[in-house]
Amino acid sequence: MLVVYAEGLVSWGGLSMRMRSMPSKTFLAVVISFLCVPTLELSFVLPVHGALIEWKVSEGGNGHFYEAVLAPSTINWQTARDDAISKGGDLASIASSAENEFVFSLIDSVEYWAFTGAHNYGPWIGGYQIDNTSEPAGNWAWTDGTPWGYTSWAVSQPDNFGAAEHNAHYFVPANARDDTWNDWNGTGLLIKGYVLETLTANSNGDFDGDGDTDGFDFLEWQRGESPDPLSQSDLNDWEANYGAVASLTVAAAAVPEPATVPLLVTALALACLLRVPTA
Ligand SMILES: [Ca+2]
Ligand SMILES: [Ca+2]
Ligand SMILES: [Ca+2]
Ligand SMILES: [Ca+2]
Repeated sequence: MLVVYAEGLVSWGGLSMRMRSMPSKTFLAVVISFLCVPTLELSFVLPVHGALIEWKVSEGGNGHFYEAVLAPSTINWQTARDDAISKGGDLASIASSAENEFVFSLIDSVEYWAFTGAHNYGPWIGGYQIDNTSEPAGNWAWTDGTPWGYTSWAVSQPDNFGAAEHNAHYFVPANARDDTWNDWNGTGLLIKGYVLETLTANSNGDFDGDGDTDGFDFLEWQRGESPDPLSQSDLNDWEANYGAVASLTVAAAAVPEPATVPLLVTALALACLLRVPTA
């Protein structure tokens, strides 16, 4: 039976370790590696999120970061926007053909699209109508405040079909993928995701984008998958936002589900490792 006490004392099957007083990082690393084995296996069956990718100034970009976000099933426009804001950004705004091309490159993959037999429906972006007094093409705006100017509407769009289409998404009126848009009602029918745009790299330590900051995110950092690969600043972000150690001790005392035990121990061990004073 696993018991996790405050102050980092771990007891498992009679073996007790006071993590803060362990003599070397090496020994801890061995323990962590052992404990990580089931965790690593689990990581391969979790949903895969798109990575946060910088449109680099050196490559003609604006230095913003973008993520192609895939919903578990379908997602409506408002939920997509709320999710984007919760991640510190907004729905992507497209200010130029170059930005459109870059954003499209992130979603040019079959999993982001839904083909109906005539039309191919891609992810939401931040285009919406402030009001509907000038349909179908008037009074459009970007949620993040970028001035409305450049557009890439598909042929015959926007059409305000059914007098109910006021939100923008990638769309092709054929069995193909392209960087063209449609106005669509915001209900989310057929829409499988959205594109996030943010001014800065994710700094909350949630490197795998699953909504929490845990041991999986440390493994992302270790694999060089954080925004600034293997940087001390990203590691600091992870540690500062980890914040789950205290609640983990409560969760463990309340008898965790068997599948959570390796993760709890791994997370605690990782947190302790990062706090071992250097010689
Ligand atoms: Ca933009
Ligand atoms: Ca409309
Ligand atoms: Ca339309
Ligand atoms: Ca995470």
